[in-house]
Amino acid sequence: MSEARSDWTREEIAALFDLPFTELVFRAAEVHRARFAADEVQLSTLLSIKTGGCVEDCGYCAQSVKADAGVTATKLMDVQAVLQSAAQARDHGSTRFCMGAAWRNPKARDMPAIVAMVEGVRAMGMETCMTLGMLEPAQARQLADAGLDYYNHNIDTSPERYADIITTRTMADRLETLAYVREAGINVCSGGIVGMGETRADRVGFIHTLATLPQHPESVPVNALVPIRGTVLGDMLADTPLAQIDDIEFVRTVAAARICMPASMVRLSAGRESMSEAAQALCFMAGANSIFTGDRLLTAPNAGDDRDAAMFARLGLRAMAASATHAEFEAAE
Ligand code: SAM
Ligand code: DTB
Ligand code: SF4
Repeated sequence: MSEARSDWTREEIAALFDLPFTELVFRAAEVHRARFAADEVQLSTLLSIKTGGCVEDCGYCAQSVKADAGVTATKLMDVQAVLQSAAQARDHGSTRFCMGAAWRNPKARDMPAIVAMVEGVRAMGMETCMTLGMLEPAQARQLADAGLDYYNHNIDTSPERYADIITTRTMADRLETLAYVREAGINVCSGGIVGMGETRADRVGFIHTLATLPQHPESVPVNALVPIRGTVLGDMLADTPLAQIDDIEFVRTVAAARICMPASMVRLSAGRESMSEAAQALCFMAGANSIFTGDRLLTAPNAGDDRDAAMFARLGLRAMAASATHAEFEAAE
């Protein structure tokens, strides 16, 4: 079994991207099979617990105050409403409930409700994930004490490209929160977005940043940009279709993530709605083993349960049990 290494060089990762496509996918599939059942896919469901009005200026995001994407800002949802939504997701076979808030960081007054959401969802037997922006060490510990299983905090792109996408924080800020989450003993979920008009060298730099963390994130979401009108990047891509990433390069990115982070769950995240089943099948072949289910991501539409059930039947895929994902992590440690 290939070891989980943290000493990857950019040259090594670039060489993976440069492999003939079928060779790259074959190698990724081998790495995948060494640790996971290749027909099992973990299912997570997203809920936006606080939408819009975010003071950050992420160029891809409909929820930034800088965007004009028709998103209505809301307050933090009631705990009971969140728990109801989690129960629905569980009844649809989802094993992890991911709650996202359009915040730069959570405020002290928000924490009691956040803690109650984590405790409530956990009590239903689901794994919990939160994505709330930057954290202080004490907040990370508070979430850990509440029993939070995962914290999502994406690095989004390469260090070189970061300032072109977001100016209100730095990659270093992001890495700091990831370190606090790790220190608090919460599983780390961190990935990014491809298809933002970046170069292949940026995709290499993005994977390199994750794969050289002292410990790899347990979960690595690879999002394809959902181009949303009224966001800087959505408008840019709508106006220059040639800048859009093609499926083959997207699959290469998934394969490189799988090879570089062999024990991690690689999540085929946003962007599936506009991806063909054939392209998604190649992603699963290349080692993606997790998806977001349900008909909505945070603000953007998602493929939906019916379409996914049909795809799973067609491809012979099965939903991974929650305990299986935990067992994989324990075995990998
Ligand atoms: N505000 C928190 C933060 O940024 O950490 C949590 C929510 S934020 C919406 C979560 C992640 O969604 C971002 O880091 C980004 O990777 C992804 N995302 C947002 N808009 C997207 C889009 N249009 N297409 C693809 N991914 C997107
Ligand atoms: C992640 O990497 N992707 C999810 C989750 N983590 C929070 C969010 C995708 C958002 C897509 C755009 C939207 O729904 O607004
Ligand atoms: Fe705010 Fe997160 Fe959207 Fe950035 S990605 S604008 S931090 S909600």
